[in-house]
Amino acid sequence: MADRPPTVQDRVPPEVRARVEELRRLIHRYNYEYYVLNAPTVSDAEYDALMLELRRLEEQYPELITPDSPTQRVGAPPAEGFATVQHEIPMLSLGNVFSDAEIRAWAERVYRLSGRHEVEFVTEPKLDGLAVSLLYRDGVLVRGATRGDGYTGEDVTNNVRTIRMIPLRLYPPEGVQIPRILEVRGEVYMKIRDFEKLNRERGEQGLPLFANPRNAAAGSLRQLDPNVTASRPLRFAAWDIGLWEGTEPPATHVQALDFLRQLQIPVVPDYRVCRTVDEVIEECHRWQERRDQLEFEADGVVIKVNDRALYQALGVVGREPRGATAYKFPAHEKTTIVRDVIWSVGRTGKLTPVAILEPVEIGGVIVERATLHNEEEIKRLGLLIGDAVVVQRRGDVIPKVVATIPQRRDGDERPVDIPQHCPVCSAHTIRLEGEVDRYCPNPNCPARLKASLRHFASRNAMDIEGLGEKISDLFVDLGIVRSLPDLYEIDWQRVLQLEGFGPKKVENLQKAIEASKNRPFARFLFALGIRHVGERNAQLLADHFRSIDRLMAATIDELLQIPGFGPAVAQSVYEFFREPKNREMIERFRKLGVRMAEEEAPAAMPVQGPLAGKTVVLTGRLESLTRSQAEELLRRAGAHVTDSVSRKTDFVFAGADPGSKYVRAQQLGVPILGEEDLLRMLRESGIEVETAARSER
Ligand code: I6G
Repeated sequence: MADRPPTVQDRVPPEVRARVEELRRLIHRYNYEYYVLNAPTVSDAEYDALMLELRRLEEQYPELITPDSPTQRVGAPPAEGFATVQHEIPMLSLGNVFSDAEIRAWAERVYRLSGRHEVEFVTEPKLDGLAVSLLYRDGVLVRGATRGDGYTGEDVTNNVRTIRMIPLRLYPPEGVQIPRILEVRGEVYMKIRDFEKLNRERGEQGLPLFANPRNAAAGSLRQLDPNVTASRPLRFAAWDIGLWEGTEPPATHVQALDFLRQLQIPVVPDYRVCRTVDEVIEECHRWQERRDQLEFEADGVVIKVNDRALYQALGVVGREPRGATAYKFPAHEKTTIVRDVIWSVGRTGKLTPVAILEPVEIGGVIVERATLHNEEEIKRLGLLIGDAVVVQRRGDVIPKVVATIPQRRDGDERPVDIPQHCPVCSAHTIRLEGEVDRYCPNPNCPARLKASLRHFASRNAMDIEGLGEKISDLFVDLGIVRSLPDLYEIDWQRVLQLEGFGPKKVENLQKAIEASKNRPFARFLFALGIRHVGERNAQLLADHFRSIDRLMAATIDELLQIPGFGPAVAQSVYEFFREPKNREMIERFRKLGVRMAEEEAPAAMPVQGPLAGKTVVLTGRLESLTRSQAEELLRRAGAHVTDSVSRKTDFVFAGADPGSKYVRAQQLGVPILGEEDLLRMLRESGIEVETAARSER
C-alpha cells in the first residue's frame, strides 16, 4: 500500500487534542463561576495558568484554533462600520403600563382574547441596557446583533464575543440536547458600581462621562474596535428565545429560561411565575421597593404570558406583542433647566456647587436643586447656567446633574463663576494642589458650624432627638451656639423667650441634649466630623484606643496599625488632634461631662455564644434597631460585621426589603436569618437588647 502523507489531524497527538478540549471546558466553567455566579472556585493565577497553557498548545498546533476557543474572544481588528442583520423573527418592543389599573386592563385583554379564566404570567426585572440577539449554531456562537428597528439590527458579533459572561460555545449537561439553531435574546447592561468606576476613570482621563449605565452599555457595545468593548465591564442577561430549530421548543417561557440556565447562559435574575393578576401586581411593587438596592438599573418589570403557544396566538399590535408588557417605574431621571448655581459650605469648609433648577417632578418629588459635586464636575459636564440638563434622583440620595444637553442651547447661557471668596463669611477660598475641592478655611464660618452641629446631633452620631436642622441653624444664627461644646451650655432661659419654644419642648430638648453626653465613645468620635472618619472608622478608633487621651497621643505609625487605616485617614486623624482649637474643644467637652472613653474592658467581647467569631452581614431594614445599633451590638457579641457576602460569611441577617446581599447569600448558600434570630442570638450572647421601636426623627 502506498504511503499516505500525514494529515493535519494526524499531526496533533490525541492527548493534546483531549487536553485542549479539557482546558476549554475548564476555562468556560471558571468564567461562568466568576462572571455569572460571582463565586469563583479558583484563583486568578490558576485561571491565568490554564489560559496560558491553552494559548501555548494553540500556538504549537494552530490547526486546533477555533472561533469558540476562549483565546479568541478579543483580538478582532477594528471595523469600518457595522454590517446589517435581518432578524428572522422580528425583535419586537414592549408596550408600557404605568399603574395597577393598567396592569389589570392589560391582563383583562389577555383573559378576554384567550377565552381563559386562568393564565400564568411570568415577571422579571426590566434591565436598563441594550437589547441584543445571540445566535448559536450547533452550540457555537456565530452572531450577535442589536435590536435596531426590530427587523434590521447591526452585526456586533466581534463585540459581544468580548463579554465574558456570554459563552462562545455551549456545554450542555448530560442528557440535555441543544437545538441546532438557538437564538437567545437579552440585555447587555452594566452594573451601577462598574458604571460609576468607569465614569470615574474617564473623568480622570478628561473623557466625557456617560449619563447612565444604559448609555455606557450601549456606547460600549457599539464600538468599532472590539478591544475597546473588551475593556468595558459589560454584562448580559437573557430574557427570551427567538429562533429554535432541531429540537422541540419549550412549552412555557419559564422552561425556556430554565433551559438557558442549564446551558450556563446568564438569564434575568429572579423571574417568577404568578398565577393571578394580584400576584403580578405584588411582584411589580416588590421590585419597585427594591429598585434602589439593586446592583443594576431596572426601569420596570416585564410581565409575560408563560404559555408560549398562547403568547404566539395573542399576536402583535403594531410592534408590540399582546402577550407581554412592561410595568414602568416612575422615572429616576428627568430633563430640566439650570437657572443658577450657588455654593453651599459644608462642615469641613468644603464648597459644593448646587444647581438651582426649574422645578421638575422625579419619582413623586419636586426637585429644585441638584448637586454638582465640585468645580471639576462642572468642567467635565461642560455646564453653563441656562443649560438643559439631565437630573437624577434615586431613593433618598441627593439629586445630581448627570449630563448636559448642549444641543438645546440658544446662546443665552453663561459660565458658572468659581467663588474666590466664601459666600457666607467672605474668607478667601483655597483649593489645594491635586484636590478637586475648594474650601473655606475659616473655622468660625457660620455655615461650617451649622453643618457641624447638624452632623453632631444626627441619629448615627450623638442622636439628639428634637435638634433637627431648623433648630440647630436657628441656634447658630442667634449666637446661642457658637461652637459644638456650647450645645451643653445653652442659656435655656433665652431659648424659652423664642417664638415656638414652649416649656415642654424646651424641657425635652434639654433632656435629649443631656442624655447625649453618655453616647458610646465611637459615636462621639464620629460626631466630631473628622475628615475620613465615618461610622466604621470611628468604631475602629474607639475599639483600638478606648479613650480620647490615648487617641490624642497616637502617632501616625500607631494609627496605621489599625487594620484598614491608610495614610489619608491616619494623617487626617493625627492632624485633627494636633490642632490647638480642636484640643481646646475636647477639653471643654470633657469638663462638660461628655463620655470620651469606652468603660468596658476590651475583653468584654464574648469568646463564647452563637455570634462569637462569626462573620456576619446585615441587609434590609430592621424594625427594632437602627443599622448602627445592630452593628454595635453584634460587635459586642464578638461577631465580625462586614459589608459584602462571600463564602466566608457565616450568616446574613435580613430585615425588610433586603438588597442584593440577600440574593448573593442565596446563590452562595449562606444561611439567611431574620431579625428575630438576630435578637435571640444577641440575648444568647449575653447582650442586653432594648427593642424599643426606632425613633423616626
Ligand atoms: O423580557 C424582555 C425584557 C426586555 C423583553 C423585551 C425587553 O426589551 C428591552 N422585549 C421583548 C419584545 C420581549 N421581552 C418579548
